[in-house]
Amino acid sequence: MKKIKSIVLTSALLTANVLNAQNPVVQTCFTSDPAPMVHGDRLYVYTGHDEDNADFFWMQEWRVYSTDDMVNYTDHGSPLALETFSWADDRAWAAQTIYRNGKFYWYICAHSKLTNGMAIGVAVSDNPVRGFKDALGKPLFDNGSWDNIDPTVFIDDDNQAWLFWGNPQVYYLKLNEDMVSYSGELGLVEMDEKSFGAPVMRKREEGKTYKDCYVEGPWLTKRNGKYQLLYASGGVPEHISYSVSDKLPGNWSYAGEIMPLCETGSFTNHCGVTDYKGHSYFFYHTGKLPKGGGFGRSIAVEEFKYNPDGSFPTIMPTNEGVKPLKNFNPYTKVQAETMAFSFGVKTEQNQKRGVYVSEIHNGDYTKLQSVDFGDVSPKTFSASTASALRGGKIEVHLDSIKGTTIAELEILGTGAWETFKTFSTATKTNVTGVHDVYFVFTGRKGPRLFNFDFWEMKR
Ligand code: FUB
Repeated sequence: MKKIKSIVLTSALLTANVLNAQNPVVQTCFTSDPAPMVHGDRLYVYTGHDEDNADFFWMQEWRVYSTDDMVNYTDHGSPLALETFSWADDRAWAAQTIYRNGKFYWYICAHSKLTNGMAIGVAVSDNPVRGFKDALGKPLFDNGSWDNIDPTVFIDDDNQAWLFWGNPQVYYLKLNEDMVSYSGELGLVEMDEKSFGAPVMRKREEGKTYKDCYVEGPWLTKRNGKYQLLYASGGVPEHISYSVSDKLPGNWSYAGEIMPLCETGSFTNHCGVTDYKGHSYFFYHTGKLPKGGGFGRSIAVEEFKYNPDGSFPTIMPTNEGVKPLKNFNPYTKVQAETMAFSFGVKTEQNQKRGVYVSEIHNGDYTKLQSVDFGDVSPKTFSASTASALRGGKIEVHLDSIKGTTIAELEILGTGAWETFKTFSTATKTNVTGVHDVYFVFTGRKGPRLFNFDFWEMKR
């Protein structure tokens, strides 16, 4: 416990110098246990949500973000929460989503009221960011064990889908093609020094030093015909390691560390990997957001290149994160919750509007990266906002919060925090080419100013 406390304190010190970095990916709330999924042109990241000021993993919902350039992410809010599952009442822990036959399957773990252990559930939708329902009305797997956490799902080249999970050992099931039922018995992955660096905890020899050990958070994938099982390892604090196998459920061999133990402010780590638009990305979490720590984690991402034989290089956490894959087009209606970085604000959602930026106070800002204005400058800027009080102002700056001001939009009160109206203004300065854009919010010092739903620029 002492160790956990000192890591939490270190995190507070670490946070001071990361305000303008690309990592953590999300600044509006704490996000954990990232699970990337590529579908169509977009990369989706499914996450957990650590509560503010938490003293344990008291998590109640899962969230989803998406991007098509790897730096500007749209917040899709929380389409899945404990209350989606009538049998669950606590611990909305790590999860993963996969697409098959026109539907998205979101495998979760949560505390089961039925057995008082952790159980694996599955939600289904025909949309990656909304409409998820409990596929079964009961857990997919629930035997009363606390080991049932962190499901990872993988569809092999022969179309067999596998579900692996577990702490402190790995279990598996073969899913049927419907993705919501399984065939055969529960399997257990045998662990020894050769396969995972150490045997399962109860079989370890006292006083013996092992090269590594499996803890939790498995991520199953395949590269160059070899299965790779990535996992959080080493105990508390955790690093990320992996084992490889040439078949499933596996004849695993320990393959080494991927992300070594680093001072990230979080005593857990949890990874997911994916290729996207010809690049390879490693998602993980840290405690680096201000006020973050072991129970206030935030997702981060690094780009990496596989070694020629398909093995992983060492990947270190950075504050810089990744480079944009393309420029951002400002000449469409853009949701205010699409951003590369923010300071001070949060997001909320309702049935009618979906997700919007909230908790806007004087001096807060959001940023979009690599916005391409083209050769012809925008002539107008408009924004849809709501304020039960007096509103405030949106200043649009280029390249920094104090950079050239291209527009200043007065926002008036609309009578209620969810009554949105659109305000417009002419731009003040011509702008062409590629710039970072900062929306800086100003107004009375102290109270909330307004909520911000979307904006548009027109030429
Ligand atoms: O987020 C709660 C738990 O912390 C996850 O299930 C583990 O993988 C660890 O990240």
